[in-house]
Amino acid sequence: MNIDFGRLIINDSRPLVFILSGAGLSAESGIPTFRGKDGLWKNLYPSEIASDTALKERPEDVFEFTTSESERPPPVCQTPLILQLHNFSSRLKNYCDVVHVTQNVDNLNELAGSPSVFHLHGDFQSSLCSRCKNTFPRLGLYKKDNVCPVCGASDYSVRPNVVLFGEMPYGLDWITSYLKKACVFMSVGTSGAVYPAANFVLDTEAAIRINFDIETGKRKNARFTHEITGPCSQTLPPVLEALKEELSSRFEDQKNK
Ligand code: BJW
Repeated sequence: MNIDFGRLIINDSRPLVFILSGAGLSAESGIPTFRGKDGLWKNLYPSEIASDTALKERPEDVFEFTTSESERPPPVCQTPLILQLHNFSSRLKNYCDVVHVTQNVDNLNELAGSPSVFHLHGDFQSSLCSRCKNTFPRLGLYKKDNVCPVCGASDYSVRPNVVLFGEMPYGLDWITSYLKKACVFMSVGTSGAVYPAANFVLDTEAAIRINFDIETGKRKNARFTHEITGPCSQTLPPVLEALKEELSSRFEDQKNK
């Protein structure tokens, strides 16, 4: 794949690649996206139900909704795409850091043996106590009477550790600094419909977007220097290869100076 890396500027002795992934990365493993035509939310107004206000006002509805999401069928396979990202990071490790932040709330990364992926919007494998704010492993289904193992709260206090609309995503205290340091930002399989993640692209000069179909209109973001269309099983491997070639040749040039 031929990519013009003209805007990829390396100012640092150890460059950083920042990858932001979304539901499209898990889609080919059988996990539905949120907003796609067969997506989980195709008939819903999620910001009305998956929100902090709904959790306060009608927790039973939010519990029913999130339980149906967390109980959806297991993925059809462990995704080789996640392994590709993991291998990419290992192959560059002598001269470059790779940070992968996912918006996904599934555990495909962990199943594929890539535990260092950071979950911006939390995950369904862990629980959060609304009262004491501690997080701990999830036991079974989310029910009204589950008891927090730290403070003993119940009555819908033990909830999935997923970030709802109106709540603060995780990691925002360090993410901006890493985005500014990154020589390239890569967005993989996300619609760009949710903030602040949709604005992460603003902080990095070179930015690649990989998506099944690049939406036109309000979700098209002129800040991307490359837009690559197609299922990520076909598009991600050649992009990673091209990026690896570029970074390794720049590393060699630097060494020979
Ligand atoms: C493929 C493919 C294949 C398919 N190959 N591609 C402006 C600034 C700041 C905030 C806001 C703002 N405007 C509004 C807000 C508030 C709000 C927001 O964004 N609202 C929108 C409705 C506009 N955001 C929040 O409330 C966030 N918190 C917050 O802002 O805190 C305050 C704050 C202020 C200022 C600065 C910083 C902070 C919290 C957002 C929480 C999102 N949580 C969810 C739900 C999890 C729980 C649950 O599951 O029930 O997280 S929403 C849902 O969407 C989930 C996802 O992580 C997230 C993103 O979805 P994603 O991954 O992009 O999926 P899809 O389905 O949308 O797209 C998939 C894409 O894949 C598609 O494009 C396909 O084409 C593609 N695809 N197959 C490649 N094979």
